[in-house]
Amino acid sequence: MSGAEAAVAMLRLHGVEIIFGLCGDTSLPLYDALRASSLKHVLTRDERHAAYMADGYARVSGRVGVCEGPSGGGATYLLPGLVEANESSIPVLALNTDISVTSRGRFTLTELDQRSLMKPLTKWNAVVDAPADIPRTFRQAFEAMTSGRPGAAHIALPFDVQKAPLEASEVWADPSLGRYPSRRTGPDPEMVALAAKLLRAANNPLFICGGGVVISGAEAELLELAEKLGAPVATTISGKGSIDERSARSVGVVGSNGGTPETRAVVDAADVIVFVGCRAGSVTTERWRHPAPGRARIVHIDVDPSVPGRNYKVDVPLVGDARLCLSALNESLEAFQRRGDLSLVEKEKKAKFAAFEALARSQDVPIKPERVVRETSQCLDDDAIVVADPGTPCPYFSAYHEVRGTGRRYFSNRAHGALGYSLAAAVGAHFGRPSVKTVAVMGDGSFGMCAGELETVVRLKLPITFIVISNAVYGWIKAGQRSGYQQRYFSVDFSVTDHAAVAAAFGMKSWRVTDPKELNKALKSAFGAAEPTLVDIVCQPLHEAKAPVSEWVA
Ligand SMILES: Cc1ncc(C[n+]2csc(CCOP(=O)(O)OP(=O)(O)O)c2C)c(N)n1
Repeated sequence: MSGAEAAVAMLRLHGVEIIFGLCGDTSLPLYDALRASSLKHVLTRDERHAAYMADGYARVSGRVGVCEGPSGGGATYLLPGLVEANESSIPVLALNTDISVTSRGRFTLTELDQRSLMKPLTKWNAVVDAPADIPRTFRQAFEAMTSGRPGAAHIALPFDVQKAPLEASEVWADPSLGRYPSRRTGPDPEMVALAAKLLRAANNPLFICGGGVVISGAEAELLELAEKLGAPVATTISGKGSIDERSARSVGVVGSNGGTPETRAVVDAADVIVFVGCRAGSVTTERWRHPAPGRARIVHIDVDPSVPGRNYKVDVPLVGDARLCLSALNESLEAFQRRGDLSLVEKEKKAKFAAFEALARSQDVPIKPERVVRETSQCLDDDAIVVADPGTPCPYFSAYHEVRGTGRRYFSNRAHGALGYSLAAAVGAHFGRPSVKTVAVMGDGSFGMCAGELETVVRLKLPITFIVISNAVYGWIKAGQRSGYQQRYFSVDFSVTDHAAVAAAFGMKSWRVTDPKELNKALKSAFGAAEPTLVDIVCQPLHEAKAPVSEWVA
């Protein structure tokens, strides 16, 4: 068996079924091995998008996402997707082929120190120097990606290592490491008892859930505990899907992006806050102001022991898998039942959506973002997946597109928020859950960073719908110049593109909508088509809109 064949076999043994990537000279042995295998290969037009596809696939499938690219530029282009996945606790394995071990240090074309490059961006990484190391390296990578806090891994496979033989009997794996979370760890019982005591004594507890609840599959345990405590449940953007947002218990998204003064009021009213699988970072907490430090007592549940206590003085840190921690609390509070008071949540949600509805019904031209969110939500089935890019899509859809059900049905790249993520992530999500409709919503800034990948979508006939919020401006930044720099606008405007015409040139069915009355029909047609579609919507620019972004509201 060759090194390349062993690498492909190790992927199959871990249950990998699909790999996203782009060919190169150093990848020829790998491609020969892939050709002979049952792995599905999705050829992309840019390695950046291959990594985003692997990320989107992993987010909705619960499996490791895998991407590949060649040496040199292939490695540097994979990098943005890898770091996003790693910081978002999503297991993505990137394989880069590399120049031969025997060619190192000789000014060989594409030579690059992949070990050093990928080290700070991944949870685990290696350059394989000898074929015999391949099986062990893959086993370690899968264990690292799926246990503890999930994350990304990188393996470099030199050309000569791919071609050299190794002992086939060494090629074995634990298939349970292909899904996450693997090897769950439970909390310290003493800490569970302390947390339960604090929660029993609370008057107005509140959950703030990050991505960790959905990653852990802890939605049922969360609801059981929230019901026992009579507590409302808020989420971060990544935490959407922790609770059905139609529920009276659901507060919606809190924080500076997608949160509103109404959701902030609920955070400020709590006397005990339980963070679950949430890093309590700058966006969720509006730069550590809501909750105000010292105002509420804090229970912090996280699988990563370095998270609780990083940003807030924590009364009880509960370290372990979210599902196991919440189960342990449910057991500890078995006979407990507080009625709780959800009237504040009801009042604030009503106010938030009343303000939204007034704008969402507007007949104004250019079309208001509120109208886009409302019509999109109404036209989609409950199980649809929505992927949102930064700019207009993320705050608007996070705040006002209610997730109807639990699990991963909505996501955005909240670690780095790089423009141009959603198109490729939606491709990955489609492969992860092909039975449901997947929609990507992007600004025109994002469109400019990913448009080449429309060819992949058309070639593979993927029935995904892309919505472009067209406003000919890097609106998010212009909004910052408006609110913080007395409207001293500088170098943020660009020219109008007919995105529907661009999509049509790729062979994609498309609509360009300028009249709000035509929006519903275009979206329905696009969502109903069994082929790739794009709806280009000429929108009110973000800096003129009433976006749910607290810095600008203030
Ligand atoms: C790769 C990358 N470069 C720069 C930024 C900084 N940035 C954040 S939002 C934004 C503007 C987004 O513009 P657009 O996609 O057109 O959406 P809009 O805000 O106009 O709705 C920029 C440039 C970024 N997030 N990612």
